[in-house]
Amino acid sequence: MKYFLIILLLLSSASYAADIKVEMLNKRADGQIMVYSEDISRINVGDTITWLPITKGHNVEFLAGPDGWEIPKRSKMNQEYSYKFEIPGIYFYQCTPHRGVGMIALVVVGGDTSNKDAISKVKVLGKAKKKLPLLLGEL
Ligand SMILES: [Cu+2]
Repeated sequence: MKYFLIILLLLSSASYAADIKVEMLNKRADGQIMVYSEDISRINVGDTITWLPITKGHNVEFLAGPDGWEIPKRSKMNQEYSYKFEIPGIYFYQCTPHRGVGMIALVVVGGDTSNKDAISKVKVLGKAKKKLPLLLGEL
């Protein structure tokens, strides 16, 4: 009985971590083109995001995150990609081929926006120059 309860506890704590889907799209329902389905994903520490290649030609390339976080290698084109977020803070990513047309997005982990200034200083191209401040303004 004791072991059964321990196993039950382990199972229930594991199930709290969510797997959130973000789609990589040529066109979103709001008419925006070359875009992720979510501009801002708000998740909990320990959650995973899986990016789905609904249309071809996209990937995920992180540009910045919380202090001390090691930026992972960018994902392969046209492939599903998952990343588990263990450190609170804002994460900023882009689609490599569409970075100049504003295919960028943020992840906010654990409601922590303390690295907002650092994210605002990341060098971006083209349409992303307007979009990044807009997204940060929503936090
Ligand atoms: Cu793209």
